[in-house]
Amino acid sequence: MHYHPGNMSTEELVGLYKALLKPRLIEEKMLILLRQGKISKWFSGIGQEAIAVGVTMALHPEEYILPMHRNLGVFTTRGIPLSRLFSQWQGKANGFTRGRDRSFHFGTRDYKIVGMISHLGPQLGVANGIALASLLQQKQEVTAVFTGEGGTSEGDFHEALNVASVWQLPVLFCIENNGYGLSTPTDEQYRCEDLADRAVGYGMESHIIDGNNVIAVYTQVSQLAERMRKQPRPVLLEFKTFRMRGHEEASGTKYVPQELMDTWAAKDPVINFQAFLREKGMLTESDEVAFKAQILSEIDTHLEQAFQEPPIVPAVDRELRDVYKPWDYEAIEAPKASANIRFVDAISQGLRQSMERHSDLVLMGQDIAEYGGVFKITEGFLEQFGKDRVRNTPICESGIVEAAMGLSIAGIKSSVEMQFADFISSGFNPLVNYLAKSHYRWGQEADVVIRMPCGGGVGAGPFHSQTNEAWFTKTPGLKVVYPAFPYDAKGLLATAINDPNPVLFFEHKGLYRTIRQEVPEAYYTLPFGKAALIREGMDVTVIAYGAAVHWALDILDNNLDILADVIDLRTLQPLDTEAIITSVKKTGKVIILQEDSLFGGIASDISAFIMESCFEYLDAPVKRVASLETPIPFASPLEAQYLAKDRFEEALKQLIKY
Ligand SMILES: Cc1ncc(C[n+]2csc(CCOP(=O)(O)OP(=O)(O)O)c2C)c(N)n1
Repeated sequence: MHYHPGNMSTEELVGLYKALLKPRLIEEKMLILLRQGKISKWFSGIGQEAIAVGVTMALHPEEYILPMHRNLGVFTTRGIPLSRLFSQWQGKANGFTRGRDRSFHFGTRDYKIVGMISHLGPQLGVANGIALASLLQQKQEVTAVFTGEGGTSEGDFHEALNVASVWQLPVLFCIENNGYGLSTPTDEQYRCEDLADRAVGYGMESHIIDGNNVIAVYTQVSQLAERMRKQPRPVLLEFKTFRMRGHEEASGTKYVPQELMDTWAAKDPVINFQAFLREKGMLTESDEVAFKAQILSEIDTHLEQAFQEPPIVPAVDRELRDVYKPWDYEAIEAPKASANIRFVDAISQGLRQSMERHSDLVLMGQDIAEYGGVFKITEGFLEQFGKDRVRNTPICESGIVEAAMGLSIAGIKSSVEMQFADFISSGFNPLVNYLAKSHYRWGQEADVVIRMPCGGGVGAGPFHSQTNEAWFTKTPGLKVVYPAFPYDAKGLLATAINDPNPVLFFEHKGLYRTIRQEVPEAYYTLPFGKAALIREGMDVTVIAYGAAVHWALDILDNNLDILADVIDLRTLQPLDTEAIITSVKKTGKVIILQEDSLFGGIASDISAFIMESCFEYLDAPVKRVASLETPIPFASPLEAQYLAKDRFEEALKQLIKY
């Protein structure tokens, strides 16, 4: 192996060596502990350390790094106390996730490290968000993110590279090409010669670097990072290396030809660099012994601390409390002056006022800038707030949801407009796995509002009419808001943006231009978890949200002679269970109207909740009315038959007669 240290001093070179040695010695110790059953699963980075260590040494300490499962060297080079790493791996409280997640699945803002989620690819898009924040905050910082060559086959990789290139974000995309993805060799993973070639297609610079040569990694990344700080742009790096142990320790390497192992063993990054330093007279045998002894003693002391630490004592309250970031809701009332405006105008006004109030709030979405969004909600925003804050995006929902997560890590609020709520399925993974779980896992909030134009009755067929809130009310960590009136929509949107947790804000398209109301012109907020009792009556409780509230009111107004409590839920997560109980105790009969198809919808949960909490007050079984168990169809007669609205009146009459 050829080393070209240029004008690096002996001190720097020895520093690099010590940094390289540390993860190797920790790993060797971990392998022993693993065999003794003292730690759980282990993903080895032996043979690949030069990449993690070299890249980390080349970056400034305040620059974010997003490592993967073989990058112990990132954590050690950033100087994380080993006892905390060991506690993390043992699932103890002194780790970074309080036992909630394992191995390298954690981040720490103190050390500017954002660890992976198991799904690999989402890291790449999150790095974009962090890099975007550094541009917006004029910080001249580079963000480095890692992936294996296997992970480059995921859509997230392609979306992230495209977004980074279109937005010229200073991200170092580091591919560690170690020959195998679990057991899959590279020729079953991709067909191009080198993965670095992918960069051309994204209009991006790329380099191939010998990943086993720590000097090559360190010097090339240092130079690139320096240039990227001055002239922000993404760069793709392919580090050629090899995975010397099994995918994880238990799985072995039987499928790897011995000669490959031998070839790469000869290129060991630690042994070769050590030999180089010895040859140059920069490292004596006694230095070597002393360094090792020092690191091993540090390992032993910290391991002892971790072993001494008692196991986590579970507490339900603490687990539940940490799902969401606590925050103080500020009730802001608006002066009386109001105007009669449409639902769509209320949302637009609310969003505009939030942009004025939060000077760094960033909006992202397809066609939201010059075009004003397909529903014209952001019309004129570009002129008022500028292109940095009102961002058209390529068509890549995952990549943008991930970027929003990255912005939040860097302390910037954002709101993403789904062009149609249906398309969130293309951004589902980062939403339910990254944003929803991040606060619970390592205390990192996802300060993101995703606006969801949804709903049927508009003749738009199966992919532009769904109301898919049930996909998210199921997922701890997300909040779900679903207003039915302009006044509520405006105030709840303001709160959604103030709330540091990830909020899905459903906007029924059918209400946009049909529902009007007097709405205060000034900024105001409305609390989450408070339903509205919009009609009062003794006969029955009607529970609904979104367009279904208007369906229920239409039918009740149809000379039915039924006096109903009508509860508009307004937010589904949190749910106002108190309002439900109070009304059920009063009327004794409940009907829940839901626009979504029945099975697995929130009506079922509300029904179960009522049965469990106030069964003795019921005079009839709780009735659920929902749409058919089919996708939502296009042709009006089919759509009308599908939707719950036309079945509500009959069900209501039956319930009253019970
Ligand atoms: C979305 C997803 N699919 C599959 C897996 C299972 N899995 C975990 S790591 C891995 C191989 C990853 O290969 P590569 O990206 O090359 O990284 P390496 O492990 O070689 O460092 C697989 C298939 C996963 N974690 N996530």
